[in-house]
Amino acid sequence: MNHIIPPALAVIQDLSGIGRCSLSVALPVISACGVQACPLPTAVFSAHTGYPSFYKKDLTPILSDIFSSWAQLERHWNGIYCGYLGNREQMAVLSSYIKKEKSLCPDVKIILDPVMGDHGKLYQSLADDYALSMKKFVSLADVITPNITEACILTGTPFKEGNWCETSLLTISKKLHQLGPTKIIITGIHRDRHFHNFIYDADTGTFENYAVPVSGASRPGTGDLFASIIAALYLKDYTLFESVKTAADFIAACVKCSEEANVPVCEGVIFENCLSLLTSVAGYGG
Ligand code: PXL
Repeated sequence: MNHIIPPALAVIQDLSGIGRCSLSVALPVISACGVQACPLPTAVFSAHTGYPSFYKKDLTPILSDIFSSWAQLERHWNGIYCGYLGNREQMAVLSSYIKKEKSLCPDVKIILDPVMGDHGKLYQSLADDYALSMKKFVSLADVITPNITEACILTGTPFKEGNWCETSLLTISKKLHQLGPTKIIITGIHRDRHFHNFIYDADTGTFENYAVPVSGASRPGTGDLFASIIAALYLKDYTLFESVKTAADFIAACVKCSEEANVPVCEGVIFENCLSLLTSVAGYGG
C-alpha cells in the first residue's frame, strides 16, 4: 500500500442511470487508476440517449453555483476533464471556469473529450450549431480525445468508414492542433479488423499508432472509458503511448467479456469484471 496523495481531477459530464456511460464509468476507472475523481454532473439522465426513451434533467443552472462553492472552498485541481455536455450554454459556463482556473493555477491540466457523435454523424440529441461551439471549447484543452467522427466534424473533413491512411490522420491531427490542444488522440479508427488510435504530440512533433484487434461490436460508453483513463494517467505523468495502450487494452478486454456474456449492446461493457486489469497496471504503485 502506498501513501501518496492521489492527484485530484474534476470530472464534468452527465450522469446516466442506465447504459454504462459518462460519470457512471468515469468515476470507477479514474479511481482504479489511482486518481481522485471529483464529479460535477451537468445533467441527469434515466438512461443514455441510445435507448428508445429516456428522462433528462438539465443541470446547467447549478454549474456556476458549484463553481462559486469550489472557489469559496479554495479548491483547485491537478486536472479538469470534461466529457458529454448537453448544450452550448454549458460550454460557455465551463469555458469561463476553466479560463479562471488556468489563470490561478497555470499548471492545471485540461483534458476535453469533444463527445458529439459516432459513425459519421452528430448525436441526434445535439443541435447542429453544437459543433461550432465545440471548436471554440477545445481551444482550452491540453489533451483532446475525439473519435474519428468528431475529429472530422471539428476539422471539416469529409467522413468515411475505414481506410484512413497515416497521412490523412496526421493532416487532421495538425488541424486539430491549430484549434489549440497540443496532445491529440484520435480513437476508434477501424482498419484491417483492428481499432487504431492515432496519437499526435505537437510538443515533440511526433506521431504514433496503437491498434487492438476488434473483439466485438462497438458499444456505448467505451469512448467515455477511454477518455477517463487518458485523463487520469495524464495526471500521473504516463506517456501518451502508455496511456493509450492501457486504455485500449482495457476496453478490448471489456468488449470481449461483454460479447462472451451476451450483454445487449446498449448496456455498454461489463467493465466491472475487468477493473482488476486496470488497478494492476495503473492503480496504486503504478
Ligand atoms: O457516451 C456518450 C454519452 C454520454 N451521455 C449520454 C449519451 C451519450 C451517448 O449517446 O447519450 C447521455
